[in-house]
Amino acid sequence: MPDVSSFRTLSSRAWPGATAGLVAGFSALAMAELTAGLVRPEAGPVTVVGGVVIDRTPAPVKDFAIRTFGESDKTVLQLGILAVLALIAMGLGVAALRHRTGGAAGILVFGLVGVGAAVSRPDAGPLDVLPSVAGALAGAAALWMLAGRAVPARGVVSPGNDGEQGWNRRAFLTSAAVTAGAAACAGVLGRFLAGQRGQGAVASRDGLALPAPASPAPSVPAGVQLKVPGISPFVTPNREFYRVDTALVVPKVDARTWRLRIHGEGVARARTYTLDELLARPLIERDITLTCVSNEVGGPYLGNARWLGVPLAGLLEECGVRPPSKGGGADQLVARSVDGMTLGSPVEDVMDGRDAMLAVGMNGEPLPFDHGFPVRMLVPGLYGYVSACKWIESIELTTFAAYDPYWVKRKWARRAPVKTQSRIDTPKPFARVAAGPVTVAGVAWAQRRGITRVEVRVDEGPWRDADLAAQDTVDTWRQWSYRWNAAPGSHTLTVRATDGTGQVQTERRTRTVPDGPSGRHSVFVTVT
Ligand SMILES: Nc1nc2c(c(=O)[nH]1)N[C@H]1C(S)=C(S)[C@@H](COP(=O)(O)O)O[C@H]1N2
Ligand SMILES: [Mo]
Repeated sequence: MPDVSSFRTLSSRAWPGATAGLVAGFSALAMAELTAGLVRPEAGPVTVVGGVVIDRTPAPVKDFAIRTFGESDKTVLQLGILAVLALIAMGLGVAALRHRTGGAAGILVFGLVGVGAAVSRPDAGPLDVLPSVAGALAGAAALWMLAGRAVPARGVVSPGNDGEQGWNRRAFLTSAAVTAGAAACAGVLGRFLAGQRGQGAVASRDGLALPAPASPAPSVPAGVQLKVPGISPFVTPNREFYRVDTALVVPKVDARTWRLRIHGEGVARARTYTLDELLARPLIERDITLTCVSNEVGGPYLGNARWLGVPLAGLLEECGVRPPSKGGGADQLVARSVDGMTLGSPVEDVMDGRDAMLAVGMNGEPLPFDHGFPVRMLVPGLYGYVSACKWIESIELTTFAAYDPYWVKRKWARRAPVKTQSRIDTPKPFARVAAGPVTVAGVAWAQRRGITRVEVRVDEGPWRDADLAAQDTVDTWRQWSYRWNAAPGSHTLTVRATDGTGQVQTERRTRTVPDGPSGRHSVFVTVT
């Protein structure tokens, strides 16, 4: 026979158990946050577990997350982790009412999960275990103490005792509130310390005066910017520039202590550069459109900026590197960031005369932290994941046979030149427009090849030439517009571009994995 009375006692006391668990879990995270603020903000348990989840998530799920949550995907991930932790903590709290030691030990086990995640991060240091350890100890202690207050004190009848349940409700709630309050203070202090740690980096960015380019950007022809409301501006402002990376905490690198190491096969003598050494070299300034391989047809993950940087080919030549076509042994350049990301580009592409660079400036200011301060790599014509390393700290010359970088280990292609694509910016999908003349407009891009033609089709009608805005360079996107005489009803507008090699953008739809999406952008509109 199940002991019904003890079951009832337990369920009526599930709430103090769950409360004890929640407060203990919160204390654990807050103490971890405080320790991370002292040690390294990137080593907080939610951040390291989130990092592991990001690294382990299969490409289709990641694609789904990016599609569904866009650039809030990281926030959603962290909230998800917190929700799971809250549920587990409540469970442990209820369990702790029966097995006080077991419940507290459960929290320690979760601490071990945090420790495991922390040491597995590519940028982990030995102190990174501390936040999870300190958090787990604090959480276990809190649960031990609160669980003790949530069960009746045997044989003690005190004036405050709850007659019905035989435990001191007021004492329990007071302890829980005091613990939660102390934890909140610890958490806030941790966040504050984490912010302080980034101050050196912020000061180094504020104090950075970018030199004038030795080779300024070629003058932009008049007429690259069409006067069409709703079209993407030719230059994407930094604040609006898309951001795609795996960093849950944006690295704050102090430019004064930053170094770039160039080493590996064919590098006669490994060299390390300071930022001042790089800035003392002749800089180039170029307009380059950067595109993400995960940008769905019609998607938002591309932008065009004016970049200032050190020509990469010259730097490599100085280190003795030769491209494979000139007898060099290394065919892959692996860039590594301070947070352990690795991106591999073909050495041949980097050294074929295009404006591959180590960028320090973006639209007239030092790189924003989100976009790789102090230095990032850019190779026109390649998707970001095979070229655009942010927060770069080293460049290794190796071979494609010898090393697979981060995304290649996760089923993405080793080589990924940007595909010819076009997008309708206006009208927006499912827009309602008035019958009569409607301006359809957008952008088209085929970096390194340029855009020579854009056509628009209404429903299954004939392809009609759009008007092209002026082309800046083959490395930038090109605006286009089409005057449509819209008749009432539902219509589908489709766009296709032709690149400088004469290749027409294919109709064949592919997924973003492994080497970027193909297919044509369509927009469904209702004309009234
Ligand atoms: N360190 C680091 N660099 C990175 C990434 C990253 O996750 N970490 N993501 C790459 C990808 S996939 C793209 S598309 C570009 C995006 O650059 P942006 O965020 O400045 O637009 O950065 C690239 N560089
Ligand atoms: Mo990307």
